[in-house]
Amino acid sequence: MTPRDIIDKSEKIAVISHIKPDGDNLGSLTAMSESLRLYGKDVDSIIIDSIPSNLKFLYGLDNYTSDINSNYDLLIMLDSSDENRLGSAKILIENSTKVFNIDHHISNEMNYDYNKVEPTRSSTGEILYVFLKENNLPIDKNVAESIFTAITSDSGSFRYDTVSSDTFKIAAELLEYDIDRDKINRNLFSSNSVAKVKLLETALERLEFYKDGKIGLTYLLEDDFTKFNAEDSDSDGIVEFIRDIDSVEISIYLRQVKNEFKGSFRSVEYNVEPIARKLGGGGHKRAAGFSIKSNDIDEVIKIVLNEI
Ligand SMILES: [Mn+2]
Repeated sequence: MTPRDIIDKSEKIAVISHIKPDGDNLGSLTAMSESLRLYGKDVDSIIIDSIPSNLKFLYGLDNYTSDINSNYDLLIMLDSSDENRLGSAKILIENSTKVFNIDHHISNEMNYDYNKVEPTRSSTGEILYVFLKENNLPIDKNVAESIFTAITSDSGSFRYDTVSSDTFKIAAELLEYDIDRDKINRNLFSSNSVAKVKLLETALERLEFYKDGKIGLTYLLEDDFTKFNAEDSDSDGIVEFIRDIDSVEISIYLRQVKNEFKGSFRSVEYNVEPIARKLGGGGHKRAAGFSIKSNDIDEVIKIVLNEI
């Protein structure tokens, strides 16, 4: 059966986000959901975590559910490298007849009824565009804007090396839908909250360099988020900001969450994916993450630097 056959046979479909959803995840989710709705399907868009304020503009995001107690004929996972990315919504995998796995994470080894995992693609949004075309599913202006948002946010505005001629061809095709790029760019890049700026200020005060400035590391504690009334997504961008310092080859951002520290790596060229994997995480060559159970920031810094 082709994925299109499975979709045709499915009455109730769920499209699910991962925890800590980003632009690629929510752009892909809204695009897939809307395309299937245009096709006439009954679709639940399931979001299990808070939506970053700069992504709330995405079409259809005012119409989602956090309910994970239904059964579905088809569950579509997007941009999720493993089952744990679904958090408590993992149960939906068991409660769905068929499961699709569409993603671009190299560490994705899941094997369901349909798998489209292409690590050479810039984003899940890019893969999704090809998927919709291959399966003759509808694309309108709203779908195109969601996909463009997904690609733009996961490709660093078409800068990362997973960006191929295909990425630009797809972007060019998306422009044919008369998408509002100004709206997308304003929301993605020019809508910083004061809380976000305060977190960045705090992170920069704590920034330390190692190995002749080649490694830049900083952290935020739970108290910082409370103090500035900030959401988790308000710390998005800190690790890239540090990576973009001229001497830095690898940036590290550590974020205290309850009894652990969640870490993010970004690199200019160095492959950080194996380091993240050794620390129990994973990701991409130049963007990877992990978490370490500890409340002692000095200990965590030591572990991470040692692994590098
Ligand atoms: Mn992605």
